[in-house]
Amino acid sequence: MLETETLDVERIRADFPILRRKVRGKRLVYLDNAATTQKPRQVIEALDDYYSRYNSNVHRSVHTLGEEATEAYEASRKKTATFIGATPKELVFVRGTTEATNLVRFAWGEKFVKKGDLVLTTMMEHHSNIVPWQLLCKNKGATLKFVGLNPDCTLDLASFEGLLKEGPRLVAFTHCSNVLGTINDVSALCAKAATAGATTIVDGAQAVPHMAVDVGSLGCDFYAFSGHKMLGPTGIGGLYGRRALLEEMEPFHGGGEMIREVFLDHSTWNDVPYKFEAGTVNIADSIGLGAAVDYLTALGMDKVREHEVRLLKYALSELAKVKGFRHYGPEDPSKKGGVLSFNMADVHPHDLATILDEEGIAIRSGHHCAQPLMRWLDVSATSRASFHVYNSHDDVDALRAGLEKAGAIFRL
Ligand code: C6P
Repeated sequence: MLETETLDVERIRADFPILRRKVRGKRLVYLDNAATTQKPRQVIEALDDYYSRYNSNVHRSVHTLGEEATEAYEASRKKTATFIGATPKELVFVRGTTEATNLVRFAWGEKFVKKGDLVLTTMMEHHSNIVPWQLLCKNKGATLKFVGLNPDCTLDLASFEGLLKEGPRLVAFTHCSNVLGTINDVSALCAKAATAGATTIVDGAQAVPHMAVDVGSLGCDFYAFSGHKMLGPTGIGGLYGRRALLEEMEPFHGGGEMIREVFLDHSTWNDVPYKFEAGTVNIADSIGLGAAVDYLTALGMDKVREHEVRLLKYALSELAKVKGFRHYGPEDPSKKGGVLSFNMADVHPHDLATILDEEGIAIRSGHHCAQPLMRWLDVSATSRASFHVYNSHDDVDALRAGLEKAGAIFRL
């Protein structure tokens, strides 16, 4: 382990089979972690173990396989809930952050948002924390307003407080921006929103994978995250909801398991969180998520965060030396999650990403599902490098070399 490293990156890399492959004959430098992370063998083995040894439906059958599957599914819920400071009854398994916000839109919003109400979100959101509220407001005759940003890419608190005075019913904002990396002060924002009488939903898609999260001390009402961005499988994620709120809400989907009793003219609902988990759930991937949680817990989330801050600091100083490099987001790495959005002069981000791919380097280019933010930044797209536990200073050096090569091609 290098002195400059908080995590033993070499040992971690050995757990990720995909990192052994070559892309276009070069070492894979995977810097697209904000889109999805790679999976350690522990997660892959947990999936294999489930399908090979105890594949069965949960909460239904009394046979051995059924009981083992149910036990593993609920054990994973318990681990995942503990990981974010919640209790198992407060954690609904969903497909990911997008399904979580849509669940709140339907199961909470359709019941509690009324004509003339105000819903707030911000200019730095992913579409999954904008579009559900547009749909809800349209359906209900409510109004959606956006909290503005400061020139340094932080949330404009004066704008936030001004809008709170209008008495919003719901305030939706991200913990960490997938484009800017800006980390919002969730507990302060939630406390202010609660004083104004608003319900809060926090998008934790880019926070839970990268830093210690405790929903209790954050004080939010809902908190959403995706398993595939935290070393877990795709198709699984979580929605934390305050117990009393979950109890009051209507179901999301109707079907098996979410009911207590079904009559011809009405039905009654199962306890939370099962009321929100209709039909056969995503058993394998929930178990895989539990393995990812074990993996991150063993590393320690404070160390994960420290590792990423160090990488960011190094990357910001190294990439600033590249001709034409322009970074979007807070400059202080301690105020930023592990994402780094940038442009190089007027080179189109897709061209840049294609050139980097020739070098085995994977970054994302485009609008990152944040078109209102792109307009605010006055760009059509950016390139984005994003880190996780297996990235090293060598990856940053490879990115810098790749950008310099691109710069030479475009004669910058
Ligand atoms: N952002 C990115 O490349 P899903 O797709 O439901 O797992 O997550 C949606 C989502 C919600 N909020 C934030 C802040 C996100 O970053 C994402 C996913 C990916 O930035 C894919 S667009």
